[in-house]
Amino acid sequence: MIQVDETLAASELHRVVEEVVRQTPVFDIHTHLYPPAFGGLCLWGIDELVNYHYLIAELFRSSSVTPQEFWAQSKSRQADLIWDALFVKNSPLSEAAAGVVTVMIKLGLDPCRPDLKQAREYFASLTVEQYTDRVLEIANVSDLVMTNDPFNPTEKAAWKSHKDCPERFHRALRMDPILNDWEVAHAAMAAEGFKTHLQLSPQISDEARRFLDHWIARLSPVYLAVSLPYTFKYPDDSTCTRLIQEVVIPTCREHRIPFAMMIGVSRQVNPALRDAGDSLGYADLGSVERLCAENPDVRFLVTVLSRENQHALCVAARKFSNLMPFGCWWFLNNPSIVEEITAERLELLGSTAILQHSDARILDQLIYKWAHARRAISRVLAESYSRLMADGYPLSRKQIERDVERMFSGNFRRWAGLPVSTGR
Ligand code: RAT
Ligand code: ZN
Repeated sequence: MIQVDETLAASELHRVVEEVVRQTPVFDIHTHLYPPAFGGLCLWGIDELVNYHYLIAELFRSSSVTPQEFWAQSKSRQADLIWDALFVKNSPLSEAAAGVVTVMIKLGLDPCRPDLKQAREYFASLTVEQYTDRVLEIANVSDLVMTNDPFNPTEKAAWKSHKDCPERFHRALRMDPILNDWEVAHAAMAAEGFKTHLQLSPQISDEARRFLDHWIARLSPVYLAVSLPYTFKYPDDSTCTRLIQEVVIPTCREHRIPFAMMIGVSRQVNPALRDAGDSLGYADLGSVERLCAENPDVRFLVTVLSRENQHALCVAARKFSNLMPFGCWWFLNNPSIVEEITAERLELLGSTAILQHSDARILDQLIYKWAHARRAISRVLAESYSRLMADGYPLSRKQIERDVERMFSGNFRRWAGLPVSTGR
């Protein structure tokens, strides 16, 4: 048995890194999950899992089903079409398809069946409450952050009926319409009784701040969040810049809440695909640097969708200690790219980034997203440590545990002002 602070032998390195990465609980800082009490918003089970929008996009490449035909079907029929095209008539090679296989195998289900009967029977025998505990345990996720959108009528209604939220489901106040579509945001706020107007003025900004204050009081969010297009520029003469300066930044400052920016989406390049119809573009990260420079007392969490923006994000974080890069987002969440980005972050930022988030929309996905992330991260971390060891550095298991705990949980807890866990 190895003592915690004993120097590791090179031959043990890979095994120990893999073990520490597997055993360290993760704080998943961006998901689209909800606790069971949120009813229909809480997605789980095989039909939801197979109907993931990443897989819907793949269906149209591997079958002659058209989007119009697909959307006309019931959810279970849609899942049957995807299962047949991607898992029966093709090998599940893509990351999203391989993820379903990982989930099924970890749950003891057979991923080679010609239909979803066995899986459906399995899920019919469970309650969502039991299953939530089971998934969080298998995925070794201690805490997660939801995406709470006060502009979504279903979600708004859920919070109005005072839904209880278990401690480990943290809230994030998502405010895309405020910065991306002020016309829509203002109409929604006005309908709630806030005195907003299409034309901005200091009074209107105060009302928008009052709206955010109201939701902050209701949700106690761990951050305010927005997804921004790849064309995002700051500062410029847009409504977005003005609202960042007059509404978002002062709110973050007053409540001491980080501002999370997810930059790089190109929305609805193919609207027939609905949620699967978004794409990406290369963004100007000078905008992030300017925001960090202007607001040294505000903490920024930033993830970028373009692979080509990753290096610039790391360099920006070297310049601004109020900038925390996080996750390998959406189209980047593939093992080869996760390995590349993780290596880049370790080399440029040491252990001061948040390596991954799951973006899970369906509870079950936590199982594969974290199993696959852990596999990629272990490989890259072991490689970095082995270079240190090759140079004669005396590495201990304790150091590896400390580093992984920071990148999986501690860095976010500190950023969000949450108590830092003492680990296991
Ligand atoms: O990864 C996804 O599922 C995307 O559709 C988006 O949800 C993205 O992560 C976002 O939060 O906007
Ligand atoms: Zn997301």
